[in-house]
Amino acid sequence: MTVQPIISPDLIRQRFSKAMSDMYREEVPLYGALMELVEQTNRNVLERDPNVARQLNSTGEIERLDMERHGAIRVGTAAELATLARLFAVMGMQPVGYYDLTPAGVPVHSTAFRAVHEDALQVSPFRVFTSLLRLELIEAPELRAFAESVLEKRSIFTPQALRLIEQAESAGGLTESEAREFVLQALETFRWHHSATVTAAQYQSLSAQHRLIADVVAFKGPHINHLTPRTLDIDTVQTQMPLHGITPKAVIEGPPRRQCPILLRQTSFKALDEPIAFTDQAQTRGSHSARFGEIEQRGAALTPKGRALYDRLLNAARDELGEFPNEGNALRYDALMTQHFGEFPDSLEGMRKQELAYFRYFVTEKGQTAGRQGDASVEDLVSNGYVKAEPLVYEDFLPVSAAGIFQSNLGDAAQAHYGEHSNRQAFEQALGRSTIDELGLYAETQRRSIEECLALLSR
Ligand code: OOG
Ligand code: NI
Repeated sequence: MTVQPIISPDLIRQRFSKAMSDMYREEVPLYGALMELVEQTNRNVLERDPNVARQLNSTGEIERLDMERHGAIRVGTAAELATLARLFAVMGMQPVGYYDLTPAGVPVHSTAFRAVHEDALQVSPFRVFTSLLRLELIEAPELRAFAESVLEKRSIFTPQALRLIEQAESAGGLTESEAREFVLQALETFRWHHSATVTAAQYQSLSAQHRLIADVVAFKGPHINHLTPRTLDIDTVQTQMPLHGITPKAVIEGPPRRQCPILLRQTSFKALDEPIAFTDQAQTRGSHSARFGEIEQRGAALTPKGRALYDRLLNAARDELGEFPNEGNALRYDALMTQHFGEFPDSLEGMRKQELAYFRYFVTEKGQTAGRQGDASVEDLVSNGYVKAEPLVYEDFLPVSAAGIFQSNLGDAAQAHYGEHSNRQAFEQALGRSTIDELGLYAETQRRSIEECLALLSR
């Protein structure tokens, strides 16, 4: 008997991301329209701006741009979250970061499953923002018990997917044919279902408590609720969306437009109501809206110092605005953001010198020709042009932005106030492991790149 070799989890993730995109494009045609708009915009930026093209070429990001996307799902129980963590692990995805959305009135806490090493991210940067419903925040005890009993009964994974997860765990990975089957089986967990698992009246009472609760509890599984391509110019996409019959949310979340993009800027559009059959209805008569579209522009990952500055300026602008950004105050919000962020250095060297962002260091052609430079430090090598620094792309999410995205899709009626505090410990207990600190990952990538440069050029 010949033993089949184990294939790389990164390749499984790359294939899964593509399969997910194909499925979503078929289910939500507007996603296809958005992808085309983003592709066209990216092509224009690369033609018009040789600097952006040069930078993306030298970091290798150009190769992952077209396949770059993130999705989002919401689950209802600890067991579901823990099994998802195992499913994502088969694809080399680990839980990075902890996001508490309750201060924004959304009864969930979340993490992002993604690859953690720069080489793995290069093969596929696919990420999934994954939220766990906090059932303990449902006030009415009968409704909470009802929600729990409904969730208890469902199984969001196919038996074959569960078997392949176990196989991957015991054999240390999957073979080619197992991986192919795994992608098909795993996809089923994220598929949309046109029928609910509750009656129309039960759906109404869940929804009256919070629309998000109905979205998680009333269905067979955690349907993917959006898939987000990465654009190089979010402002252009935002203004072009209406020309393609897509209405974007009022403001772009995240930092304002800058010469040197930082962190993450995001905008989304509301999905249409979709027909749903409840268990007491023979035909589809009800409706539910959950699925939406989103685009994002990614910039430099910030150090703790840079992030503290970002948070301070964002809070200052929002405090001065005095209310949630909305259609009526969007222009004022943009102006306040630009004004406050004037304080954030907008050049790569400025951000590097002040240690506001993480960078990746590369030996230049000049450095390769010059060869070893004795005990030169990285700074010496940079100033001689033997080494260059490129910003490290932000791979994660932002809690205030995520709250804005949730809100714009749930409607204002979904604002709630929760007294409960953030509970990372409970989240990690449900997950069955701790979440990884994203800042540590960026610092490691930066450190590795410096070491590689020094190994080539020093002594
Ligand atoms: C997730 C919303 C957050 C993002 O990109 O910040 C999000 C959800 O609606 O489930 O997708
Ligand atoms: Ni998103």
